[in-house]
Amino acid sequence: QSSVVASALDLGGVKISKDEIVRDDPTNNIPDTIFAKLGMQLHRRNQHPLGILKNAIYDYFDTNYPDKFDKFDDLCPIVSVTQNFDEVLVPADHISRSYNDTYYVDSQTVLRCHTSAHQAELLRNGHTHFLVTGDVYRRDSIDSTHYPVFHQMEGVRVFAPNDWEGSGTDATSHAAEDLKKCLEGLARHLFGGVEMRWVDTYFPFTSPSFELEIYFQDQWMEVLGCGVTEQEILKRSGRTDNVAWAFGLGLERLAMVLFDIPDIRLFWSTDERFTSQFSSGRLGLKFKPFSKYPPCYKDMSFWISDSFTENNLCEVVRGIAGDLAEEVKLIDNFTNKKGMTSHCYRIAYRSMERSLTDEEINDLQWKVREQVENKLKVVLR
Ligand code: FA5
Ligand code: MG
Repeated sequence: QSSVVASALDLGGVKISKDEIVRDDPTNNIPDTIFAKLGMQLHRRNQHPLGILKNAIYDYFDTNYPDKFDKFDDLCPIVSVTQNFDEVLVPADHISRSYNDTYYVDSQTVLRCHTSAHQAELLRNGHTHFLVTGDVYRRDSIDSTHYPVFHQMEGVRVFAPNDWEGSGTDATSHAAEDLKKCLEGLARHLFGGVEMRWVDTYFPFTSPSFELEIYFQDQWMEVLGCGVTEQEILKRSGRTDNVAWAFGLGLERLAMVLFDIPDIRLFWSTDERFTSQFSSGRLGLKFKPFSKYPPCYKDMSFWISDSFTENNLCEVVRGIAGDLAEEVKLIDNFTNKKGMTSHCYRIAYRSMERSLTDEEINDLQWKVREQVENKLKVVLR
């Protein structure tokens, strides 16, 4: 099993070196911790839970669709703003485009925030049913099910008129029903029985749109988004007469359920007590946590500024504590008579691999306080 970081990334067929990415561009907001993860491709390691899961999903599609889905798992994560947003109809003012939510390489280039970034191009190239697996990047909150780098698998299936004609339903209902059947079948294939439910939602690129939630660790956890592809996307790829469905699976979330992995940070662990528990093709096993070390909680209160965001706070915390930060949670929030708003955040520090000393944690928290004050323009209380 290789842990070598690919030094060259395939950008639209052109190999580029990581050193060639201009990091001091003022429009670049990618911290070192994220940059270092480019090219790791956990989903291509057959012994890694994400690789095992990817292969199991491939098996499901290969078994159920004799006309096999085309598979891509090596497309470059550095994409244009056009690919990531415009081509999937994300409105110009949508929050997902902001520097607060997305990692920009420069003003026209991003680390893809979803595998949907590849939909339109593959449709244009004539693919009618395909799976795209890859690492995706988002500025996001910190807890056991959110990580700024994670993995998705996109699926798209295009239907021709004779697929739904004579079925007694219209094209959209036909696609929506087929989509739900496909994903429910996948869940059964992976999990046997689990408690799950469909939730209606919104995506710019599908209508109707749904999310699937699975009951895990005493709460409902969202594992995927999907829906019937907006006709405009098909039209632009020269398929006016077709309908299609699309989905985007959160691979970590599914793997957490499948292997009983309690925290998303573990996917990045190189500790043998984690890595040695998984082997290629083995779906049934449950992860046995090695002794759980105690968390340490530190609270921090401050008056926020207009520009304060939780994602910025989380990035500061991760920049200092890395994977020792287990959770950042808003526990108190009020506005005083003068209109000043105070937030109190509770940071949980915990290593998955060892006990932390008081001194170490105090040192981390001290640095966090310092940087929060200096970088986020808030006033500590
Ligand atoms: C999307 O990314 C859509 N592109 C999915 C889609 C594709 C919808 C095609 C319709 C058609 P969303 O932002 O909800 O949707 O993310 C999809 C899944 O990724 C989530 O359900 C969740 O399982 C996972 N996910 C999202 N954010 C994180 C995160 N920070 N850490 C880990 N997993 C995440
Ligand atoms: Mg979602």
